[in-house]
Amino acid sequence: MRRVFSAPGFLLALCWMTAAFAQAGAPPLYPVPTAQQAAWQEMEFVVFAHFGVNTFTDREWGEGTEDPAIFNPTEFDARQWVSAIKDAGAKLLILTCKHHDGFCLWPSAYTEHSVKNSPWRGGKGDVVKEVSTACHEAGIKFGVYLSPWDRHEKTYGDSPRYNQHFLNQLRELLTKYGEVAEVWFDGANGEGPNGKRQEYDLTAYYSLIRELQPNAVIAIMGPDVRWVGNESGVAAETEWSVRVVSAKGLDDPRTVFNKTVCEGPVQYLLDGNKLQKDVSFSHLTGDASNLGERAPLMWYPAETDVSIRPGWFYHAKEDDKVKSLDHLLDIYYNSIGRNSVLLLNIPPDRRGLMHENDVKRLKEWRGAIDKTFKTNLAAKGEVKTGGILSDGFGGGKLIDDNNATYWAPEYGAQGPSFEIELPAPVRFDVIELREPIRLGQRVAGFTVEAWLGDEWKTIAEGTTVGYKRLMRVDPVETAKVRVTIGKSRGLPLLSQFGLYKQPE
Ligand code: FUL
Repeated sequence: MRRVFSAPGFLLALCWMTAAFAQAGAPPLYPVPTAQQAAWQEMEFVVFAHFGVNTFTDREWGEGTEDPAIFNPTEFDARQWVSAIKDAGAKLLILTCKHHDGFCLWPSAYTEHSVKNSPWRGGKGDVVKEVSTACHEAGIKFGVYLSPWDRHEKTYGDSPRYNQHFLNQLRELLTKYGEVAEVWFDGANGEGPNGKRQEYDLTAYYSLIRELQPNAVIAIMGPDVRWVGNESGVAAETEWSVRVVSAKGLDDPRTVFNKTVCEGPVQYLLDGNKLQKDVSFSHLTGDASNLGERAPLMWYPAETDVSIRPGWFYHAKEDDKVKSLDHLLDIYYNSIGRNSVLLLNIPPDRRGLMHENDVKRLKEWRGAIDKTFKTNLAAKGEVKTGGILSDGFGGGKLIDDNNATYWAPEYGAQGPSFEIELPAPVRFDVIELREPIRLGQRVAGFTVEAWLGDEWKTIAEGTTVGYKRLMRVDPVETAKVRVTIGKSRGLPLLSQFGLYKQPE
């Protein structure tokens, strides 16, 4: 008989296979984000610019009857906007190309209600062009807000005709202004002049976007990114990007166009933000075959939209109502620090500039964040863990400042934990945890303890981590910190752990 492998050869092959598997790390736990959703999440901070006829009428919602002649910014400078937001760390700018009043900031061929009938730049101006160009020049991504609700357009409410009109405008925006990274559809839907409710053809809208800008995420009334649920800048304490799809939701275009829908191996049923079912850790192996519960799941992460001022549009009377530094820092910790992308609105004023009060506050805000996160006080520590999945996934990955590498405990570990021992006590008041979300979102409960005096004391507890979890605590001084993952979907993985001190 011809032997394919000698015994040593067989062992060698086995070792090679084991090593190859070890290098591959933990298998993904579905659903996982699409490449576009993951890249979107990694931006962390993006900016909204509400600008249009409302800027000149001092309103929040225009009626659609505004005279285009009122749109006449005196010192319009898109580069000033982009430079201000870039300095503040933003990665993308979303412009209200058309708000509910129907006034188009670009010379659309499909309506007279646009900048082409304004005195600005002698009727030859194009805000969308100037803003998208300034973004692309500066390496900032560009996004479009196109309100489906249009209070000017006569065909609104005449569903098929308006849908065609909307698609025509969408096509203009998606073909004339270079790369578009996010399309933002507001859910507002009023009645048309004929008293009829407009039925949006979401399937046609999404198909056109996928065809023309396949790398764009479609947000809010869209399949890729969901609204956080409020406009005050606060994500939920328990913020899952993994969502359960209800039976009714399965036919919704938002689900149909979400590319991540799968029958997930779940240990917990995630319903809204509630964990509905708990199981013992003997099931937490990450292996779908031994799990009883299954439910359709999809990756649908939250975006937190909030304005730096009370209104979305600029109003001179709000110049002294720009949110305080403390308020904006709360927003940072409650959005980016809770597994959400922050979409902060900075409304340009009647000059066509971001107002100096807003720019100044943004600068202070970024300064405070940079100061806090400059030094990871945990980075000098030694990380001790129990058994690990395999070589290359040890505790050192938690403090290597690389979000692509991660710590993975061994399968079946009961409440896996790691301990950081520092060469000398450090004083901190911010704790950071991160998951490698491209492999799924897993952590459902964790505890952070500090060695104080001669015992472990709990200093923070939480549920979800997701892309990034930040927790502010009363200042703690210690040389030993321990983190325990008490609950998770499948094998918990963590890519980063940080301890930071906010400036006094
Ligand atoms: C809302 C709109 O009605 C507001 O005017 C604003 O654009 C906000 C971001 O979304 O639904």
